[in-house]
Amino acid sequence: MSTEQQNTYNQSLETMYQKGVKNMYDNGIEHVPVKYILPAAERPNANAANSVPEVNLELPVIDLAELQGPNRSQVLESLAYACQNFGFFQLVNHGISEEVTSNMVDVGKRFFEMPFAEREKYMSADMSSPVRYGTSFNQTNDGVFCWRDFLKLVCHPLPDVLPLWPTSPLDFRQLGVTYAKETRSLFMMVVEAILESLGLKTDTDKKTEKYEDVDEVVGIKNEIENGSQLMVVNCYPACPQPDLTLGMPPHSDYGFLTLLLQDDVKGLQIQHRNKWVTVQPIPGSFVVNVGDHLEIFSNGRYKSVLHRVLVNSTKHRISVASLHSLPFTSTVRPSPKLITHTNPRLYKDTNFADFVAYLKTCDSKKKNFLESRKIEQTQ
Ligand SMILES: O=C(O)CCC(=O)C(=O)O
Repeated sequence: MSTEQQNTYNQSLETMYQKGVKNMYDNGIEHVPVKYILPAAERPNANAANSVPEVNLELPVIDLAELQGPNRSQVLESLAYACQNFGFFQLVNHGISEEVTSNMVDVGKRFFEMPFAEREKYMSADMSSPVRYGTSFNQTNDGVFCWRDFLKLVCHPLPDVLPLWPTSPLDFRQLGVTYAKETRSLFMMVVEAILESLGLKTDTDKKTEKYEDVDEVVGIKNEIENGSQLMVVNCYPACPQPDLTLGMPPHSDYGFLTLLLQDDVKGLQIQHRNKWVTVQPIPGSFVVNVGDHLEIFSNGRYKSVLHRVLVNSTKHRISVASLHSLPFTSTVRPSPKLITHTNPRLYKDTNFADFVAYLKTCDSKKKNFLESRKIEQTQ
């Protein structure tokens, strides 16, 4: 092949990769292209001793209905335990109906089943675009691509962004809006419990008790209420050689909390005691995880844990992540109540601009953003 032919060929491959993995799958791809092959040490089965069979993982289960009853204090203890030791828990009896969750997964699936020409309308290289269809983790910077396509939707404030959301499938907006509103309310309920589990009382009537933290707590709650919500519909098509690649590389989530809805195909793994363990889907539940903001706010008490996604050779997988963060203009810092002589401040102030600047330079998010916010301890 002449150099010119080689360049044209490379260009056409690059165009194909930018269109995403669902498009490659639909065109009958039989081997994972080199662009998706991870170095041996980063593949799913690298260091097999560091991954344990799925059955070994018992992610704590939090029953939200119990939180409203006489067992609230025990549930708060379990919540604190989960956030400290796993950074993750499964949420059941959360009050969002099966109809709303299954409709969301279904309409997400139907979005990715539409012809590429229809999905392509939402492609954008602009990271701040309110609606963005794309592939891999960060397709502008990723050296090795991962086996995922996604649709990202800014959800707040809804009236501003809704006119930009996809118009097809025809019921996408209606089902997506219901889902976004219900997950936002659920998020607020979980946050309330999390603040209480950190020893920060949240009831507004505590004001009358001259509760000393109340201003701080009301402040953080207001910020959280006005915070951003981003919904990401992830599509992981079946992959001909799943051992060579990942659906998503190890990363932690930037925001305060993530509520993840997954279909019945497993794939999510979290890092626990230096091993990768698989989260078994519990039908109808949410997987909830601590994000970087909450780790910083809790001054390191609650952990924003690395997670990744495996793909498999036979089944497509759909997940819908609802990522909740403080407003883009807020500064995130440890709660003064959680800084003590024995537990000094562990993190620098941080904001969204720091994160965007970081994203522009990194190959994949990994844990480094949070690491970069840590204050070096002198002893
Ligand atoms: O698909 C999953 O199970 C995880 C998705 C995820 O980690 C994310 O959207 O950040």
